[in-house]
Amino acid sequence: MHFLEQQQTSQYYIDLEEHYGANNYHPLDVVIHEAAGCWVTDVDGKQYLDCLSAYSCVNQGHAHPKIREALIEQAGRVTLTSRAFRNDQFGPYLETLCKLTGYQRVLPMNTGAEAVETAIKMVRKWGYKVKGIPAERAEIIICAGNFQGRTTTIIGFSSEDQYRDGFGPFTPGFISVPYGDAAALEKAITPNTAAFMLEPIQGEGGIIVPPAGYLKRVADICKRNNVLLVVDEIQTGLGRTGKLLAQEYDDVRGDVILLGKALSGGYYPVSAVLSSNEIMGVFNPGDHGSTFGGNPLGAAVARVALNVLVEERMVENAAEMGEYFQEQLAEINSPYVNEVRGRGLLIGVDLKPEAGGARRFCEALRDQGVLCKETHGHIIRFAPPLIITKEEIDWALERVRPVLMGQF
Ligand code: IF1
Repeated sequence: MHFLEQQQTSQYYIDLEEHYGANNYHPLDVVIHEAAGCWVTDVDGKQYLDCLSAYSCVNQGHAHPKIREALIEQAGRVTLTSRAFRNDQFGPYLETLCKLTGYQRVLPMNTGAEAVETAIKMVRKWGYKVKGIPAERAEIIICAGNFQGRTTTIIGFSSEDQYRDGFGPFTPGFISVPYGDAAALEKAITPNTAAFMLEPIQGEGGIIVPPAGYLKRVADICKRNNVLLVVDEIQTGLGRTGKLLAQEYDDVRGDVILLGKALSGGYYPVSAVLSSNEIMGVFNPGDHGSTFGGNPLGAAVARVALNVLVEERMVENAAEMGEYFQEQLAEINSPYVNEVRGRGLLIGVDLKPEAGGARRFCEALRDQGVLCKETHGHIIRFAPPLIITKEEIDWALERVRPVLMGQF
């Protein structure tokens, strides 16, 4: 009998992680054994409402049966062919993704960071081959407060010291402007600017919602200056904010958009760069690639993950439940809460300094059966699966209210 089948205590698993794992996270001490929908169960059988959704990867809910079925069925046929050959899952997935989003072309990758890196290469190449930027001079403008992945190039343009400390030297060619400030973007553009890349709402930056119309203003500035607009929807996309893509709030269509996380419903690393024939046309065979990018298992899973998002009206539910959740949170007259902000089911509760940091509130919420994660020290992020019901939100609120009032 495999040793793991003998159910151990939480501490047993925590000790193993602490002994053998790199110390690169500080997780809450909840050891999850299984999950379904919005709920996870720890090794002691205690249930929790998941208000993080694995950083917006399980928008469709944990262990969605239809996505699981697609995974299991495809796993029984073929899981990986490499792009040296073709397979019967890749094309139908591309078609589903393009028809759903209205983009013409997809370059498939695996992680969000790989999608970001792919976009950087694509817009640089477009800058040289199409815009005529002198060799090696392409500039990409990004926003202070961004979080777009952990590669050395991506953290090189982070404004967060901890993400950069000890990892230099960094990739040149990135210019940082304040998030939300369209005038600052206009001033930063030079003849060598290839693209402007941003998140429609800054996730790890603290659920920062830009001023109304900001995305529209920067889209217009980019168009006027022949600068590509890259919208990172890896966390905000696929219904999280109450729209299929958060860019829709400003009626904007980025020249390039990035998807990841919930693209596979949390079953498999699947990310994608979407754009037009012209921009994607800068890539020729052999220019760029990935061993697992576009594999049949990920493609089969992602196609169903997209279909259930639409068929089960998860985007509409996120809009409705998000409005309710945010409204109820804002009505809690807590002496510790500075602001409740966000869109759809991407909600941040920003705490005042006297609260003593968000971590202890997240630990108290865990004890009450609600799983959240702090970000930037003083913000509690609430991002449950998009299938959450009003009853489940009310269940959470009964436990969140006393905690936010400091009753723990
Ligand atoms: C961690 C949160 C952070 C992302 C956006 C690209 C990526 C991410 C907008 C890279 C990844 C993850 C990474 C994870 C924590 C989580 C996260 F906001 F989602 F909570 F950090 F900001 N663009 N976000 O949010 O995608 O390569 O990870 O697949 O690194 O701690 P990835």
